[in-house]
Amino acid sequence: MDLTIWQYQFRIIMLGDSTVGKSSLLKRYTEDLFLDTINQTVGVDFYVHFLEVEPGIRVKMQFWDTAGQERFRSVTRSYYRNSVGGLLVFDITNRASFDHIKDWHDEVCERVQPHKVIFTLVGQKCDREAHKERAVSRAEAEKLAAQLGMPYVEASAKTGHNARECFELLTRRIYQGLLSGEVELLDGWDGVKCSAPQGLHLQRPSITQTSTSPKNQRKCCG
Ligand SMILES: Nc1nc2c(ncn2[C@@H]2O[C@H](COP(=O)(O)OP(=O)(O)O)[C@@H](O)[C@H]2O)c(=O)[nH]1
Ligand SMILES: [Mg+2]
Repeated sequence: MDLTIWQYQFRIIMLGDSTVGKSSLLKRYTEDLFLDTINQTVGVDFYVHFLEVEPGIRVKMQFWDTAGQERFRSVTRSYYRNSVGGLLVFDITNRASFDHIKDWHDEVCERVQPHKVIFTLVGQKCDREAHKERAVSRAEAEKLAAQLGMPYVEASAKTGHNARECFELLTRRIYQGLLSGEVELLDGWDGVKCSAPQGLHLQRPSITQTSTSPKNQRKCCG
C-alpha cells in the first residue's frame, strides 16, 4: 500500500512565542529527532506527516511552522487564513509565553473569519518540571484551555512525551469536525482538501459538496 495516498489534507499551523519549542516538537513528531541546537525558524517552514484516522481514511497533515518573532508576523499572517488547525504552544517554564497564548488565539480567530480554526493548547518542555523550573501550573493551563474551548496537552520534544498525542488529537478533532459539519469545505479555501470525494464512505453526505452560500459560512470561535 502506498502510504502517501491520502483522502484529506489538513493544513495546520504552529503558533506561539519564539523558543517555546514549536520546531522541536514537529521534528520529534515527524522525524523522531531532538536537537539541542535547532536552527531558528526564519519565516515559515513546512513539514508533512500522514495519519489514518479510521480504516481506509488517510489524512495528510501539512504543518506550517512559523517564526514567533514579531518581525516575522507579517509573513506568517498570510498563512492563518488557509489553516484548519492550530497548535497553540507555550513553554511551561516561561510565564510570558503562556500569557501571550490568548493574543495568539485572538489574532488568528480575527484573521481567519469566516473560517474556523480548531485548536489544541500545548504546554511544552514538560521534562523541565523535574528540575523544578515550572512557571505555569497544569491547573491554570487547563483552565485557559477550557475558557478557549480546546483540550490541553503537556508535551516534551526532548523526551518525546505526548509529542504524537498533541498532533494526532488535533487531527482527529478536525476530522470529527468535518464529519459533524463544524468544519466545511469551501471554495477558494485550502485549510482542508479532499482528494477523491466520490470514493469515500462518509457519515455526512454533504461533506463532499463545496458550498459558498453565506448561510453555510461560520464565524471563527463560535
Ligand atoms: N528541555 C527542553 N528543551 C526544549 C524542548 N523543546 C525545545 N527545546 C529547546 O528550546 C530551544 C528552542 O526550540 P525551538 O524548537 O527552536 O523553538 P521555536 O522557536 O518555538 O521553534 C532549543 O534550544 C531547543 O533545543 C523540550 O521539550 N525540552
Ligand atoms: Mg521554530
